[in-house]
Amino acid sequence: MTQATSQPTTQPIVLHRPEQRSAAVEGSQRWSVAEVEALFDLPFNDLLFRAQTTHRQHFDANTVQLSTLLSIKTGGCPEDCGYCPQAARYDTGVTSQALLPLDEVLAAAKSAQSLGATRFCMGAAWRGPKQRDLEPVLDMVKAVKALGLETCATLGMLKEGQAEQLRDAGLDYYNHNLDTAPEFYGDIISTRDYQDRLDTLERVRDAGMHVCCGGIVGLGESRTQRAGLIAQLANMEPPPESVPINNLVQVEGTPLHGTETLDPFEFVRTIAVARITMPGSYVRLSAGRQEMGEAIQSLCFLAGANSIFYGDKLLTTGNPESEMDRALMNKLGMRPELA
Ligand code: SAM
Ligand code: DTB
Ligand code: SF4
Repeated sequence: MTQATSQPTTQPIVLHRPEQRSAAVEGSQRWSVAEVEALFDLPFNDLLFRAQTTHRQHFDANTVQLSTLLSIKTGGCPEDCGYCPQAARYDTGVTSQALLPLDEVLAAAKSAQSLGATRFCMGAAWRGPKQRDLEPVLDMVKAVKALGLETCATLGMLKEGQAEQLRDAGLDYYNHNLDTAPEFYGDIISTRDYQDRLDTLERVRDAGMHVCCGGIVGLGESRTQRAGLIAQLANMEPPPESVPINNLVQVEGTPLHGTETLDPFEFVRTIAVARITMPGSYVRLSAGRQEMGEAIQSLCFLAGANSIFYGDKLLTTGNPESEMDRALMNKLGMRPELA
């Protein structure tokens, strides 16, 4: 007799490797902002049902991809992103740290792997890497890749030729977020524009790497602007393979500290809308999980999130302990995606 149980499902399942999936789902449509906003406006249960149905057509609904972040160069950034504790111009208490040595990065990658992460994402607080910055990062990419981990980096804007160097070193994914809707972008960041972001994303795609591109909500944007961000992402050709959705982590000293917090259900809706509009992409429940609690995170999984940042730190702010995440996955009968 089959027993209803809250125990984790233990039987192995066949998992597809990301390369075998295509984010460019056949017949994928172009989304107008109004169409995306109409999804946001659905009754919550209808939206979640639709998102979960879409999710099950493309993914195993009970597996979650685990990526671990490491800040390889922290703080002192010349950019003015209004949400970011690493911008030099804001007094946030973040201690700057020059580029880490290779052995420290490798040790962190091994530890992440031993805890079950399959992707290791290296983040640097740069506007973009200079050639002398990039060279040691290439060594890090090679060494992390040699462990059998997928590699990801987020280093800011790339100049011509840099994406190819990263690809040749073995970089699988490059993370570069559009962050918000084009018309709201200038309210948040003034030191670069939307087109700069799109140019880097094009370089990454042209070099043949996977694109990791998402955004942040809770910046004070309107629902229409959240829909505008999702429409931008979904209309990329192809859409990003990985779509991190961050909820603003408010850090004292940043201009956005004190912004009215987003209703958690609106965050869940954002995940659901990302899932429906980008059915073949991994949607990552990203920054803000620590503040969210288990129930809202579970709703995000129901809404189609299938990836998380795993490990007790994001770049400079906290993230749930890995034991907490494993306990939550067990409670929900979810399994980490295998390498
Ligand atoms: N400097 C590079 C850049 O801006 O592309 C890479 C690192 S940057 C910290 C990566 C992303 O982290 C940003 O695009 C933003 O989406 C997210 N982020 C930064 N600060 C955040 C915060 N306080 N809360 C949520 N997400 C944040
Ligand atoms: C992404 O979209 N979120 C991550 C990763 N890409 C690099 C970063 C979140 C940063 C949260 C604030 C901090 O820890 O400094
Ligand atoms: Fe610098 Fe990136 Fe932070 Fe912007 S988000 S201030 S570019 S580290």
